[in-house]
Amino acid sequence: REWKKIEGFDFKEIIFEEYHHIAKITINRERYRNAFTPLTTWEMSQAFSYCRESQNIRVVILTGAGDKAFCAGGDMHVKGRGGYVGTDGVPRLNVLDVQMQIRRLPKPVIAMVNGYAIGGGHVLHVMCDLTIASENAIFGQTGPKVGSFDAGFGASYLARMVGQKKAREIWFLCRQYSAREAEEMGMVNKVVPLAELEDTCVEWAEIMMERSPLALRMIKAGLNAELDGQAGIQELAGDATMLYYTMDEAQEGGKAFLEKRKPRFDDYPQFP
Ligand code: 2NE
Repeated sequence: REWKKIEGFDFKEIIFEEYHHIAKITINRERYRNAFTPLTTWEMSQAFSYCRESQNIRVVILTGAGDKAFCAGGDMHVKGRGGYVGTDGVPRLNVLDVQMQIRRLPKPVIAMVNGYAIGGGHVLHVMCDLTIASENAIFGQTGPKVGSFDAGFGASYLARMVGQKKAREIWFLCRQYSAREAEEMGMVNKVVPLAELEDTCVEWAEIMMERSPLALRMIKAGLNAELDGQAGIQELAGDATMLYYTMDEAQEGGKAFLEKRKPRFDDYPQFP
């Protein structure tokens, strides 16, 4: 399979590629088990923005370079006071923005977990719509061991997947779990040999691309809305507005305003 580099970016810490309407974002810091710096997450943010805007991209795969790690969380070398410190000296937790982008992306995102998904890297896989893991993948949290935690999606959304007791175990004990254990807990959709990992992700992406994109978008928004409170309703409501704008009834309102007349909303059907 020939992945083609997506042009227009000068990324240093991620690889951004496309194949048959599938975007692949690869965290490219193999030397550090794909731990992220503020630059990595900034680049990821730009890539996810592109995936949102692009008419060409239908599904996104998120993964890590090499065969040892998906992502080992924040880079401890640059963890300062207040966040991870980039070359501008400003501490940031901008991985939280990436989490939200994955959550709000109106297209499916698959975590292709090819090794360690640890700490903030574990949260990234949790955020993805689907997780497909290789047999060598290892899942876990380290926060309370290394002076960190993610009590946001990384805890509450995790608990929705694995249950409260398991989520507390994962966070309080900071143990590591095999791909099979993660599958049994309900946070992994499928476990495959490493050699079959990418093929399986692409195969799942291709199946999803045969489905109605709008139906998938609405399902994702609905599943989010149940958990995300007003922000979730805003997402679902935004999709409803988008659909309304495609209808003659909504067009009539705008036209009537511009033509300085009363709108004729009665001309349009009202379903029971
Ligand atoms: C991931 C893990 C379990 C892998 O272990 P192993 O034995 O396969 O590799 P090793 O030797 O530990 O790591 C290889 C190299 O990668 C670096 C290591 O320091 C090592 O470098 P050298 O000794 O060869 O120089 N490396 C690995 N992870 C790194 C990291 N996160 N930052 C910087 N360098 C890293 C094992 O490496 C591990 O446990 N890593 C640490 C995982 C961790 O604690 N991550 C941060 C959690 S906090 C977080 O991510 C977070 C949050 O909680 C809330 C908000 C945002 C972020």
